[in-house]
Amino acid sequence: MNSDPAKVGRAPITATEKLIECLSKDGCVIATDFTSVEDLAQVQDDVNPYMEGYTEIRAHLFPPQYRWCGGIFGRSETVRNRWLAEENLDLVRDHFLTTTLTPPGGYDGATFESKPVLAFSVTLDIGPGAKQQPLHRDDYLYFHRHRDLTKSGYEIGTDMMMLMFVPAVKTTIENGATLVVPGSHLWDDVRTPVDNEVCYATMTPGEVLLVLGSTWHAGGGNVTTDVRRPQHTFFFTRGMYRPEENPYLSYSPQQVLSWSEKSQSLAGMNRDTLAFDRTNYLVPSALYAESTKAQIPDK
Ligand SMILES: O=C(O)CCC(=O)C(=O)O
Ligand SMILES: [Fe+2]
Repeated sequence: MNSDPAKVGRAPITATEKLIECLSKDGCVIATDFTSVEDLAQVQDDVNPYMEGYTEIRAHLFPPQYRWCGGIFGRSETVRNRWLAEENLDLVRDHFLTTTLTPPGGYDGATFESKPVLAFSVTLDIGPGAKQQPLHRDDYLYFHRHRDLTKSGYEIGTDMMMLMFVPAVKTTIENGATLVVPGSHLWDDVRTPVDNEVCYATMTPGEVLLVLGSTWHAGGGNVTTDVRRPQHTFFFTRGMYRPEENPYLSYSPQQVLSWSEKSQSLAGMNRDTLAFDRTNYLVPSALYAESTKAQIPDK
């Protein structure tokens, strides 16, 4: 594996053109000067009371060395009003994920626009002894397919996800720095990474790693005996990847729990395949059954 951090491009958060250029070329980039030590400490304070470890109900999700906290967008004002309000990031995200359509007939030539939405926000803390995640593309979650773009070059419109990783500590090869495969966003669905194509995106606190949904990556293994690797993680998708009617606000937990499994499934409330509709990794029917404990208080 490639331990040369220079393999992953870097540019200041204000250099949006450069960030867009690197993402188009490599499918990943590290933006520097994204946040301060104070804001990192604040977010850590905000999520710490809610960090969870291994429980049987989530045993299939993570190895026992992981700790996590879902819904951090709701738990941290600093996440909402500073990190995700960062206008340079809006520009970068909008460049890759905004969708427009001018439907023929009936709409007076109006163009409709769908902006990216936050699909998941979670702190992932990799503890000593944890194994590396398998390398993967996050957009397979949406069954997204990929054409070979290695000869033609990147095409805007081909990605439907962008990921943002904000390390809370210095990340190293030893403590579980995220692995990325620069250029792999251009690959078709046949090619898979080999060792010398994989790089460690080691970062210092204050930086953020941006990764397109089609780029191969993984959480690293942690071979230390005593250093944890907390990292705040945000996944964005194109805005239309969600139901038209919001089922979670349309039906009460009591209603949903009284339904047949088939009805719950049709409304997307108990499908445990892959990772949809989850709150802190539980599907709504499981969450409702677990009841009040998992509610995310606004802060
Ligand atoms: O924690 C990391 O470094 C990567 C996590 C990741 O890729 C994922 O959960 O999909
Ligand atoms: Fe991932």
